[in-house]
Amino acid sequence: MKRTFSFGLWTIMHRGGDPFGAPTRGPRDPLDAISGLAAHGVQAFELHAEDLIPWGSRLAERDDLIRKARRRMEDTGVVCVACGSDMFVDPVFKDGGMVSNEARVRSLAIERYTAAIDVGHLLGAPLFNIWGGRDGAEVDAGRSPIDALKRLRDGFNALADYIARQGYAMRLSIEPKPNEPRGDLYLSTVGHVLGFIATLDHPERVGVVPELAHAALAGLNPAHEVAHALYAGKLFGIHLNAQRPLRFDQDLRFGGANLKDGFFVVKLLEEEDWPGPRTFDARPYRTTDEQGVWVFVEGCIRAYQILAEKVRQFRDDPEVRQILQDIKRWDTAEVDEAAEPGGAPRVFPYERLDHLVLEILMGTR
Ligand code: XUL
Ligand code: MN
Repeated sequence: MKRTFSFGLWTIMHRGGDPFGAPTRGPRDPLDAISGLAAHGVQAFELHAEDLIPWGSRLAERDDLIRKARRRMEDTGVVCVACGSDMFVDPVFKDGGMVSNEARVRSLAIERYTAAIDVGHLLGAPLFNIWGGRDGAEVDAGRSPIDALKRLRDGFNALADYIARQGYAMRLSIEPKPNEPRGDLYLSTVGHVLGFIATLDHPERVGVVPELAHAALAGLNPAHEVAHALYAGKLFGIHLNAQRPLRFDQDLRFGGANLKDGFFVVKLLEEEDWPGPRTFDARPYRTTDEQGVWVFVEGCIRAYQILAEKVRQFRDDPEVRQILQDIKRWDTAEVDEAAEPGGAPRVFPYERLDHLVLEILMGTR
């Protein structure tokens, strides 16, 4: 299967600013970002509509920017695999978009999302992905979480309706995150999102986009998060990156930490033949300059390719194969007498198996 690699445009346009420091890189034009991705072997991108079209642009300006982007996409062969909105930066949504206590702000949020859905459609995006970064709380006394969920339900129903009424060939997805920038976000993990989707009018139109760093922030195993989405038939996209535990949302380059977590996520995607784009949502370090951003891009892709190669090596390793075959045999009735009760206690070869993963990852085998 040919894999598609993709990057959030916002990742390569990111200027290195953080809550404590000013940007360290100059601005990057979104069209140049598309060309740069193509030049570095990337076939696809995701974007926030506002990465291309500043909010408040007039319709004629929007259409002109879309025309230019489409031309750049045709010239480079790069496609758009998902669109979203970065409305979370706008102060009007500081207490939430879809969950705001103000009906006026909730309407504005829907307006903003539908405008971004139009942009996604015009760019040929098959997915509209929502990370509702402000849909959370610090002060639970100010809003019942049940009301928040009902408002989210109404909001997602309205957006799914809009897409259907417009006749757009586009699915919706939700990207969970447990916290940051809000103290707590309501749609916090894949499990929460799967439960929530089941309450929608058309659950079949909505899926989930897990992000590795978000799972790590929740203290969860990213491969298990991805597995729940796959199991439910709801893995509509994925955001690959890295994250060390008990920290702020680091969005490290894929491969920049937690190699083993990365390995097991890649193993799952490859073994399940998941056909979707492998999207990287990470940020170049603040110490990286404009040119270094492409080193970051190449690093993410190469890390995935190396881990996919390690997955193949793991699958073909004779000792690993033997251990996995033995484990499979326990599942059959014939060998049951060897196990407890009555027989000798089962010997689990997991120490060796786990060590073999390390040997393979380290290249010492
Ligand atoms: C935030 C995050 C976002 C979404 C897109 O943590 O992951 O970049 O992926 O809005
Ligand atoms: Mn993300």
